[in-house]
Amino acid sequence: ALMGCSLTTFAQTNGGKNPISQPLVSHIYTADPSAHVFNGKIYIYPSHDIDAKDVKEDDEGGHFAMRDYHVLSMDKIGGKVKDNGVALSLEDVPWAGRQLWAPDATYKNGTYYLYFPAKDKQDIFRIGVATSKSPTGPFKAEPEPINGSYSIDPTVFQDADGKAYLYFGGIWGGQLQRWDNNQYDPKGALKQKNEVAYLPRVARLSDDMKSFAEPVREVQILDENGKPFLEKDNDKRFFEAAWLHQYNGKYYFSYSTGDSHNLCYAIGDNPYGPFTYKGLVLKPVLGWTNHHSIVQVDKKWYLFYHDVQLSGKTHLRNVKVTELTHNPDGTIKTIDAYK
Ligand code: FUB
Repeated sequence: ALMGCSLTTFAQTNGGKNPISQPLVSHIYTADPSAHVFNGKIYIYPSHDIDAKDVKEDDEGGHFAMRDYHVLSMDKIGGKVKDNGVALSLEDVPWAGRQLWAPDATYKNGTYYLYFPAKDKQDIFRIGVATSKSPTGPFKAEPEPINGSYSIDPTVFQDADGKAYLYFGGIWGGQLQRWDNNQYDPKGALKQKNEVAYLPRVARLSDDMKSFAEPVREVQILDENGKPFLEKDNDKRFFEAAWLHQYNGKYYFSYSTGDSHNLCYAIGDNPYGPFTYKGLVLKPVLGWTNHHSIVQVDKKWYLFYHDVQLSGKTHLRNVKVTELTHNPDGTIKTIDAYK
C-alpha cells in the first residue's frame, strides 16, 4: 500500500507562537519515530500502533500489541509523506512472540539494518535485527535475537570513526528491572524511592552489525553535581526511549522519564558517557508515552515525536515533527508542543 498525506497544515500557528505540528500521517497510527536521512531523503521508522481489541489494557503495556512496521518517507520537512507499506511482520520474525515496540535503523556498506524489540516465546523482551538493501524494506529478520540483548527501545549510533553503538532499555513494561549485571531475574523489581535509578544500556556492535562486540554496560547519567539520580527523581531519571545525537563535537543522550512524561537530555564527551543532565527537550504531550528522535536535515535540526491528537487514546498515537534549536551554549531550547 502506497499512501500519501499532504502536510498542508504543518505551518499552522497558534496565535503567532510556535508552529503546531500536525500528524505526519492519519491513515494509520504511528509512534516512537526514529528519523534518519539516507541519500538526501528522510526516512521515519515508527512503531505501528493498532487497536488490538482482544488484548486488555494492563500495567505492563500489554495493549501495545503491535504486529508490524511501516517505514514513512519524505523528500523534505513539510513535504508529502509516503507510507511504504509493511516493512517487517511479527510472523516473519522466527523468535518473536508478540509486541513489536519502538524500532530504529541505520545504514552500513550497502545494507540497511532495522533494530527492534519484541517479546520472545517466553515473553521476555529481546532485541532483534533485520536487514534489507532498501531503506524501506522489506526487511529480513535474523533467526535469533541479538545475543546478550534484552529489554526494549534500541537506538543505534554510528560515530565518525565507524564504530557503531546500540543503546537500549526501558523499565516497567520494558522489563529492564529484571536485568542486573546482564543476568535475568524474573523477580527483578522497580527501585524504591531512595534507591539509585536504573540506567540505560549500551554495547558496541561488531562489524557485522548483528552482534555485540563487548559485554553490555550501563550508561551513566549524572546530575550537575556528578551524582546519579534516585528513583524519586522521576522527572529526570531514565525510563525508556533512548536516542543519541552529536552536536558540535558533543554527544547528546536523550530519553523519556516515563511516568513523569518528560523528554530530557544529558551531554557527554564520548558515546559511552558519562552524560550530565541538562534539561528538558520536550514537555509532556497528550498521552502517557513520550518518545522521539533528534535529527539534522540540511542545516536545521528537528524533533520527531508523537502524541495522541487523532485518537485521544494512549496506545493509538500519531507521529509529528517540529524544529529543534540548540542554543549558542550547546543547550537545547525546551519545546512545548502546544504553545
Ligand atoms: O511503543 C511501545 C512503547 O511505548 C515504546 O517501546 C516505548 O518507548 C513507549 O513509547
